[in-house]
Amino acid sequence: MAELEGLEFGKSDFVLLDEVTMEQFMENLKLRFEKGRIYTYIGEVVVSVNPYQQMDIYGKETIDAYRGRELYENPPHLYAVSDAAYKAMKRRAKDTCIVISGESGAGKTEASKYIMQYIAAITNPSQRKEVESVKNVLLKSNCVLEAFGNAKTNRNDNSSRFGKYMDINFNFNGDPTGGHINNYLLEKSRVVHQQEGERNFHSFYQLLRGGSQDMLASFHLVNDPAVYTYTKEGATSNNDRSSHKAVMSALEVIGFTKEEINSIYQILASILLLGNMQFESDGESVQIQGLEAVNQISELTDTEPDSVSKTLLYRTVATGGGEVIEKGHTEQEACFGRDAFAKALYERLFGWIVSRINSVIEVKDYNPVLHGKNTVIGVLDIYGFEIFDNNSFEQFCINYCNEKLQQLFIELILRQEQGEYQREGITWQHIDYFNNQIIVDLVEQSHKGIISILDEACLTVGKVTDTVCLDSMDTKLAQHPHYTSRKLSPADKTMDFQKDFRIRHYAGDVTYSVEGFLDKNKDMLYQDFKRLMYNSANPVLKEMWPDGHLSITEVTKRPLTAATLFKNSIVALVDKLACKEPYYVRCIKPNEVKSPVLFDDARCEHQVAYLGLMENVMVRRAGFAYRQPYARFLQRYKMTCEYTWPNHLMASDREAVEAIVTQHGFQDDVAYGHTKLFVRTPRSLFTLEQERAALIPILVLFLQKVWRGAL
Ligand code: AOV
Ligand code: MG
Repeated sequence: MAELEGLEFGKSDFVLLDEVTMEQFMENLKLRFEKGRIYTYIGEVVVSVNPYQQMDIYGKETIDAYRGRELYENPPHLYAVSDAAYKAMKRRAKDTCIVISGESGAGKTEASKYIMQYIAAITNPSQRKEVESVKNVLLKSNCVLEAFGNAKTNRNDNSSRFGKYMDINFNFNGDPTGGHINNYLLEKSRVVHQQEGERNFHSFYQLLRGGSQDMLASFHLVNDPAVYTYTKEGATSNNDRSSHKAVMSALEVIGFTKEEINSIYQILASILLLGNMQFESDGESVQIQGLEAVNQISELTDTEPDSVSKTLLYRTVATGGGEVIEKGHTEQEACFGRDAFAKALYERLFGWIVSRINSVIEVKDYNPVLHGKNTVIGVLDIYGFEIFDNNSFEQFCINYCNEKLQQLFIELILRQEQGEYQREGITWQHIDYFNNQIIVDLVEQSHKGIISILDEACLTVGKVTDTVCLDSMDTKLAQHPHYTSRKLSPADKTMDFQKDFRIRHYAGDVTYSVEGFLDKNKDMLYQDFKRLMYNSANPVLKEMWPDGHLSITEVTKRPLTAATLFKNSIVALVDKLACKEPYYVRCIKPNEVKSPVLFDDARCEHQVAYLGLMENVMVRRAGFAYRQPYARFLQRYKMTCEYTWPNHLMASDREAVEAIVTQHGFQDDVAYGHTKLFVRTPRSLFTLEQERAALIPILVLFLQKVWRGAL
């Protein structure tokens, strides 16, 4: 068994603090960070501080030390919760999930990868081929999804721009048999525009920097991102080239065919070429500048050049009388159409990649009678709460999603506690939380919430502008304590009168610019583009655009808006998580400058506060901080009591535990549940731990003597 940490590293569980004050909490967190101890528990919750440096704590030896062990047997680690989730799944046939939360750059994605690696490492000891291949695909999918779904932002060089929830399925042996990935709202606006200092998705730079000369030539590309409108803002990074290789090989391992891989990159190339396309107007009609790009795009997408240019310049509309006519774009409409097309191409490509991976890893030939219960562990890694200089519709969605997850944390942590006390027949004491339901309602409530107001504006016929929509929000939300705008607080000069509104989120105030909200929410793409792609001779492209077969008169007039679709998907996600046994990793970002040594007290304290970690500790302590099944408790502490060492003669483990408790005089500090001992204050366990620690060397000495034959 690995050595438990000494006290010089601080308390390994915040529940053990002498007093639950913010001061003590922060002191402990900082001390541990400075000593390279990035993980600390609150009961079974792991608090993780991003180390911003490679740590030597993820190797095979560490994995071995945690495999099959209980949480308290080793220093805190992601591996311990992963093992706990795995054990619950395997031993008790429970569906479990690991929810990783924290703001942008706090370390969620890295944590999710270590968790997956751990699960892969501890399963399939007999190395069965089918299982190995499932594991391999699960691990390799990360590399592909990161290339296409992550980008450099001003908060994180490898920021997830989509949400990911991955279910891993297990058979009765506890070996992975398959999985399923759900992806949530990719930030596709990034394809055509990035904020200063940010980049487009990694995939574009990887192709341009890492693609072979032949490949680039056949795609009509040059290996310089500065040449392309969509990538010219972001500099390349050193690892774009090597990442390209890794992604190509991952795609092959997963099982993408050569044709499919080629199609993926053809689509990327088409997007880059589209981005450079310009339009000119002679006052009457609009033309494309330079037809070469049209030919190249038609070649890359296996479509007719005439259809490509026509689609970029005209749209079919159904008149009131059921007639179908072609209407020429204005220059502005042509640009809008081009960008909408580029974004949609990328979004559908991403969705298709995910579903293609799913088709490889889905559980096949599953027979519950033969194979027993199929259980899952879900791992959630979603974009974290973020505040930029300019916050738009995407930040609004991302931050709403984080509100929902915080709400789930509150509910489950309370529910879990309550449930546990109830099951074990022990009374529960209530602790107050800041309940962020009020903010969730502000966003999602029907009729009154921001999404409803946005949708209403989008569905109103005629010219409703972003500003009109803001007026409507101001009217309906004037009384809401978490909403304000310049019009509602005229004295606040930090907001723009015409555009800005502010939400007081659980994690801080965010000012959003309403500009572009309506367009992004409508998410309109002329049907002609869909038809163009549906008619592609490339089967991969065609598959991505099944709705392209509809003619303009068949298209539903009122599709769900982007915000409503997102809301529905997040509500479904939360439902999915809520019915599983949850394990939590709460990530903290120690500073804004990616430093491995800087612990920014104010920033960290802010995160501890809004994540509700103090309340978490209080709940854990107000009830019973520690609980252990009788057998486990006995196993660990039996050496400290003469009646239980080396074996007890009592009728049950519970009675033996009572003997230990009584001998140490803390019978008033415990409650006996049906299957577990509950200990109220950590001090009692502390005494036991100390005594045990003092006895171990004596015991070791004794055993050594026995081995040497001295006794
Ligand atoms: P995030 O997932 O929480 O942000 P990441 O997991 O991408 O954040 O972490 C950001 C960066 O911090 C990584 O690229 C690493 O450089 C570093 N890092 C994080 N965890 C570790 C670790 N355990 N060991 C070493 N370095 C680490 V976002 O996706 O932006 O919300 O949306
Ligand atoms: Mg991430």
